[in-house]
Amino acid sequence: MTSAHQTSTSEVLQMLRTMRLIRDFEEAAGQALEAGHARGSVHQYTGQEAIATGICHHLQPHDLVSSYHRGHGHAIAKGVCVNRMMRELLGRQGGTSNGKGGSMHIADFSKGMLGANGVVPDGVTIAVGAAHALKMQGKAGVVVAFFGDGAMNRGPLFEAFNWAKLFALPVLFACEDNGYSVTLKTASVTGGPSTIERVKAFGIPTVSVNGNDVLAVAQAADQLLTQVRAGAGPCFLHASTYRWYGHLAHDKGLYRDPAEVEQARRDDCVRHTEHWLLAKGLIPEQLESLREDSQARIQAALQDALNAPWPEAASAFTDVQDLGGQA
Ligand SMILES: Cc1ncc(C[n+]2csc(CCOP(=O)(O)OP(=O)(O)O)c2C)c(N)n1
Ligand SMILES: [Mg+2]
Repeated sequence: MTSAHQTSTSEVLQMLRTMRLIRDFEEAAGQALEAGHARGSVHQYTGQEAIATGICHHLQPHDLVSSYHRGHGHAIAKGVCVNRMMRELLGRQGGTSNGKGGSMHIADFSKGMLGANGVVPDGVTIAVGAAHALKMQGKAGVVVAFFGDGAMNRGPLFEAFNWAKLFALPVLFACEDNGYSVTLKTASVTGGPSTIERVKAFGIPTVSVNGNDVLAVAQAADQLLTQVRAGAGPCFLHASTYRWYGHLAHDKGLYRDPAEVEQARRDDCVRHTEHWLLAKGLIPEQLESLREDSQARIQAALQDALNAPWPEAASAFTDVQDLGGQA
């Protein structure tokens, strides 16, 4: 790992706590889907935890984030309650959208989480709209738009870059490059120069970072968010990483070389962070207790969700846009 210039040991410990919570949530979410408890689909963020964690470490409560289909990690890193998230996955009352959204629509405006999004790359256009609203209202704050490398081949993303640059909006574009778009290697469907060259063409400052190194991500995010907060307009963070599991929880990922997956699992952001902390003098028992706390919290969230009531039938048409003529 790169050395932490300004990042203190207690900050890194805090980031490890967040990464562990995300990892444990994703394990439980995958199992809940297998068991038929979770409805819809679940796209696990396992392996990519350092990106959401390192970036959100430098966000304030009033800052905003938008996400995509792989959105649990961003919600957790922005402070959304894991109990409410688990209830949402299981379609129960008390979920972030009272059980109507499921995994791909977790949103909590009270925490600045504008929502996961199943349409590639619509979370990004929403983020740019939110950034424009902040600017028009003269409000402080920045918006981080998280998206995958696959989004780099969708037209609306470039409209979002153009709009954000034109109006010098306070937005950080965070591209989580795990190399895959569903079953395809993204490189195999990408023409022209690299992702970074495309972004540079808009005059947007870019930084590339090892997305499995939480300190490197946090430092790059700190640098770019400082520029964005100063009114310099949008910036772009490109973080290389890998998703450990298939595209979604039922996908066994058989299109990938097992050696490639093994190699990526060895390059584990959680383990790297634990080693860093041990080198700084933490004792293994402290890490073990952190692991146990995290697992207990997630198991309690799962149990709470399993015990939670289903939404009332009478609420079927509340909080939904298309009222089917019943408004
Ligand atoms: C407009 C649109 N087209 C196609 C899809 C189907 N789809 C779901 S995820 C995905 C690729 C996502 O790849 P990436 O953005 O790299 O995210 P990752 O799954 O790798 O995290 C596609 C094409 C979609 N959701 N939206
Ligand atoms: Mg991808």
